Amino acid sequence: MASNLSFKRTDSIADSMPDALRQSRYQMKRCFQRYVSKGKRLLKNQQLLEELEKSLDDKVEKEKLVEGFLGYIICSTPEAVVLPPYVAFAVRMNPGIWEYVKVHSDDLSVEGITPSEYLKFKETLYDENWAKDDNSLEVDFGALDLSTPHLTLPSSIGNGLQFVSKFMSSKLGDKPETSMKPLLDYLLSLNYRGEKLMINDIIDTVNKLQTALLLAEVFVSGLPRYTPFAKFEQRFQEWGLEKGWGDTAERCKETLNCLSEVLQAPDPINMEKFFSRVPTIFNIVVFSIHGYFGQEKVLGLPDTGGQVVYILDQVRALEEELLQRIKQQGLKVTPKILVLTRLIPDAKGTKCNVELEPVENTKHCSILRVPFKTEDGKDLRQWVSRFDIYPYLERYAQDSCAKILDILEGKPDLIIGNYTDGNLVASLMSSKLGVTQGTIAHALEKTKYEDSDVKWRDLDQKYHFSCQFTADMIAMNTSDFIITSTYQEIAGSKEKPGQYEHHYAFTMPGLCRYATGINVFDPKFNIAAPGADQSIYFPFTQKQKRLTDLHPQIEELLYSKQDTDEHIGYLADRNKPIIFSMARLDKVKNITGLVEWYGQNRKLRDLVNLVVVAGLLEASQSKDREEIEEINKMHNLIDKYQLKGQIRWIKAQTDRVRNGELYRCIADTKGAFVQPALYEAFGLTVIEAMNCGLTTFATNQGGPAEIIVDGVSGFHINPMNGREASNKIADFFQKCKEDPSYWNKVSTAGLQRIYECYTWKIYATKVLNMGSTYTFWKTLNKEERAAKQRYLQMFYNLQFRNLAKTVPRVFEHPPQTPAGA
Ligand code: UDP
Ligand code: LCN
Repeated sequence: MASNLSFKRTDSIADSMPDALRQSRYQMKRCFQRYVSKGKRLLKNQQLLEELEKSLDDKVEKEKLVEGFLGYIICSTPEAVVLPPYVAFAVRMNPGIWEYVKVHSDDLSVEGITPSEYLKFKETLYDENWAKDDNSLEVDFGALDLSTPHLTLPSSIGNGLQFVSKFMSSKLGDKPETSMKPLLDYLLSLNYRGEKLMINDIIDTVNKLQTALLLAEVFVSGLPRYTPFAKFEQRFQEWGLEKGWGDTAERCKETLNCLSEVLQAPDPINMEKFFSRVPTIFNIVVFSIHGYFGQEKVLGLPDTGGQVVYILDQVRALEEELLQRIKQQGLKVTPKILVLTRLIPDAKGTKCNVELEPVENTKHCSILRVPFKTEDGKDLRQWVSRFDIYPYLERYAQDSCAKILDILEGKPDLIIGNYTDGNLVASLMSSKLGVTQGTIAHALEKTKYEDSDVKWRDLDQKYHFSCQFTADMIAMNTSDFIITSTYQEIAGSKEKPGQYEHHYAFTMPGLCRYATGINVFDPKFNIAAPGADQSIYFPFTQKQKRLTDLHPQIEELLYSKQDTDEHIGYLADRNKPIIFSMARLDKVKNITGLVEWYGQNRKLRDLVNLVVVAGLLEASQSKDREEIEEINKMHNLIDKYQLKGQIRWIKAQTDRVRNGELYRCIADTKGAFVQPALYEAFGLTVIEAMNCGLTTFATNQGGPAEIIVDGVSGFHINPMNGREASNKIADFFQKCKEDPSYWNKVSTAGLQRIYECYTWKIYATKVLNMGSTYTFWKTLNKEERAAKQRYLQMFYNLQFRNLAKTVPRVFEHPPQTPAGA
């Protein structure tokens, strides 16, 4: 691409495009004639480029144009709407930065248009009357963020916390005595169950606070470093200082000094440090409602995958971090973390019918299950797909709120939602209780299905996207902060918009136009990548920790010759390394793709064996339409490419501990993990494998592209190009054959990458810092937030509630079988 073009952010396309069009007027007129020749339509980037190329005969001219500014604009246009004589472009020059222009195909005049105007253009293709109606429902959440500062650099997206600390520093530093007042008020409001923390009412001015800090700092400086807080608690109280500064003289001194620095001249580093120490968060509620949420026998059940793993690991990590912080704050508080999910009476052999269940390896975390209610107030017995869950959520929010207040004996300090349903309920509850809210998506459904917004009517009966996208919009806008696993989740890459970015300006014709849905430059966005449980996923080289008693089982799983209920196929030559994959047997996971690539690549088949853990082995055992198709496909591929002797297909495995050892046993063969998904939001298996020291090849579509540095800590593969992907894997194993140290080099670099960026410790530190900082941040522009809250409440009431009513409830009372049937 024309990377040498110096296009500045300040240059608008509407300003610079006319000149460029003028310079290639003849060719561009031909090109635009092609664009409009087929009448109204939506053109995607690929088609735009193809039409451009077709309209140019001369090779040199073509190259010049495609490489030039116009080529650059068209390359940067994910889609354009053709409404002859106009073509409206949605141009994305950089992650998060969009500009909309319309070009007249005859005279090539260019006019900048607003997102709303662009969306109306687009709607005309699907529902002309609605597009033309001046009173169609248009929502502009951005219009309510008048004083919220926004980031401006695409490279800063996802660093909300740092930006907020910078902004608070400049805002509070204005005129300390008055601008620091909100901080003073905030400190005065801190308490645990009514008991004051940090300061008490004696300190009612910033001046008094500064004096108290000075006196206390001088005092603790004179004490031995490890003097416990209890020894000088009384002195502190005389100055108006309460518990929470630290457990020892030294820790108190650091915290006092940090706040003194902030009050004297606020700077982001001290600001961040101070908020990481303020005792704000003790009780946390995490919502993960749909699916079977449990600690055993659930992985692989419908709607139950990485989200469950993520949350169980997350709460363990948060507990550990909370306990450490509470100790360092010198407090004797017992934290509590509740994971709220639904109680499913028909639990299918899982514990999903148990109301309260402690989370293993924690002291203070529990799963609390609250049932959905039928219309006549009974507990709904059966599992409900995440797509059909909407009619149950409002009642669920009320019921779970009552239970939570009861168990926690008060409000939580932080509510975190997961996925659309969890985030909507978290929003309802956080608004009601006035508690800080964090949002996690795992995956946003809108981006998984192309044009699912404009084509919502076609998909609504099956997926109820009208409810889902409305709920997503409410949650993203209500939430105080949003936690993502990667940058790409927010703002994609240079080439491709991110999942959240897809919600910036979009429309669902006939339902609602989002002139601004969510802006990725909002400082609420933060990247905090998950880790993998390192007590389960540790390197294969840690010989003394290896679970050797599991080896006979794993040996059977991998190498026994007979087909069983659990596996089919066998490995005739066990001296070869194994390439391994493990995922739900969904289309998007593309396990069948991997089997096909392997089947077609002779060289790869000569070099390695293939083992996959995925789904069920017989179509008759599955109830899931997609899984049934994939099972049949697997059998066909094994036959077609005569893979028996080289492939082992093992059914879904639910024992995480054994799975950890399985990854390591694959590493013992000097094999590799391959994650071939057509799209993967994050990809926990990728970091599990890397944690075990297993060299990893993973899809370049989504999160894994960011986890792995291609060619260094593992490899990217393009799932759209199987031949290229399988050759890349084969080349690696060929190279390892010639130079066995190469495998170790990649394995070590993979581990290094994990330790630097993907651990739960890093995650928990970041998330608790967010909880504490955003709790203060949201007090700084209370009036504006309250106004937005009212707008959101109205939207929920008038829009979401009605949509939820259109979703059929599941058979709440399964029909009786007629006699004699
Ligand atoms: N998993 C498992 N058994 C299986 C398939 C998957 O235990 O048969 C686990 C896997 O180890 C990982 C999670 O389920 O912890 C899947 O998470 P990932 O992010 O890879 O994908 P998701 O299923 O969430 O889309
Ligand atoms: C959902 C997904 O699809 C995966 O990509 C993630 O790794 C998982 O959730 C955990 O966030």
